[in-house]
Amino acid sequence: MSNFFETRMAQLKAVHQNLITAPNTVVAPGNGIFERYQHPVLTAAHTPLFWRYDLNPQTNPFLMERFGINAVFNAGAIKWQGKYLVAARVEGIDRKSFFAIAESPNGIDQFQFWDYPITMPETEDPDINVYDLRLVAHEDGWIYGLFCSERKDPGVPASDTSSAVAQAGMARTKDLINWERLPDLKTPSPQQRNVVLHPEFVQGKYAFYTRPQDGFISTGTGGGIGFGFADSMSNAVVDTETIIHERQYHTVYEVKNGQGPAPIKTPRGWLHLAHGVRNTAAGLRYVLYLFMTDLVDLTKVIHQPAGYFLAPEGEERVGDVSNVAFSNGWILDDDGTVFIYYASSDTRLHVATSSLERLVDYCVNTAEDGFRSAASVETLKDIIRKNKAL
Ligand code: M1P
Repeated sequence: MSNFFETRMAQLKAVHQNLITAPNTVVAPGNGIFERYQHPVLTAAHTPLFWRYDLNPQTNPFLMERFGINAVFNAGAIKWQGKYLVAARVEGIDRKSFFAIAESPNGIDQFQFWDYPITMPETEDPDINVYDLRLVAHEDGWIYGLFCSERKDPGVPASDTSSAVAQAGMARTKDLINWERLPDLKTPSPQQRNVVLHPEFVQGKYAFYTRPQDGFISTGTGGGIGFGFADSMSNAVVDTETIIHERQYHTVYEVKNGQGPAPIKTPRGWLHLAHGVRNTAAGLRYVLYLFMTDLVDLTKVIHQPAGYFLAPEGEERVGDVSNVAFSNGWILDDDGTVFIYYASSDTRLHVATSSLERLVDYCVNTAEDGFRSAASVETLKDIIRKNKAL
């Protein structure tokens, strides 16, 4: 082995080892609702060296990358056999995304990828790109993975090489290694993204959160977070989508929104994490927000604090698609801690922590949006008056 190869190998190993073992610390004092952490939990640089490099000095004497990774972001999450697992969207430098599981002993740092990415079986109409896996441990005993399956739009002229169709791809597993692909979800909408399975049967049926959309980027006449039922998962058809959370003028979810991970059941209602998108002169801005739905009528929003819960901050604001916070995974731990895995700017994955008690308190006791500046001023004056009277 040449000196050059050995030296370079030692450098790469040292930098990678430092990165994947570095402790993550809370950024204090935070806002009381959740804690942010100093470092992302996963980036492209966290992926194993044996993915990116041919480590054989005979075939790769310059020790150059043979399979570049561009980004690691939007991850599903689950606690599995005592470990905190994220199923990240890994995007190669060829722009193709795939899913790979990384595990951590504590949910906040030391995430290490499993040796192999997920081999996701295809349907008879192969996906061109897959992304944003939602992991749902359903009460039927399966772990489902719902994701966006993207294919070229067959209805456009050959000269149009960018129009695409998004649908809800679905698969299930018992061990997170071997996956059974199911047919894509059928709904009345021409396209779907951000589809999530509700973790319990509702009236004996499977229940889905959907995001109907006319186009690939624009929701058009669709949009909002929909809800509907299907009789089975092996040929899932949602005939009717009821919009449970609509887009609304001059809010953080004015242009579009979408369910994040599957909701968490609390004694006060189902707790939902979603993303909202608004337009700005600098392009779209994606933020996260929370709301709660009724335990009996799952289409009824019972609490929704005004505005965003988490927005991209500092370096989070910059990346391949800047000004984006996106989440499709969270873990409720046995002690009530909630680990929220959110990605920034379609580039890297972070964690924020809170507790179920705090998140419910935030939803129940934070003022709702009054949808006008004057209403916001009244909310603020009320807080000031009460504090002055203390
Ligand atoms: O680029 C921001 C996000 O855009 C899409 O989300 P939505 O369908 O709500 O616009 C997704 O492609 C998501 O992966 C991405 O992070």
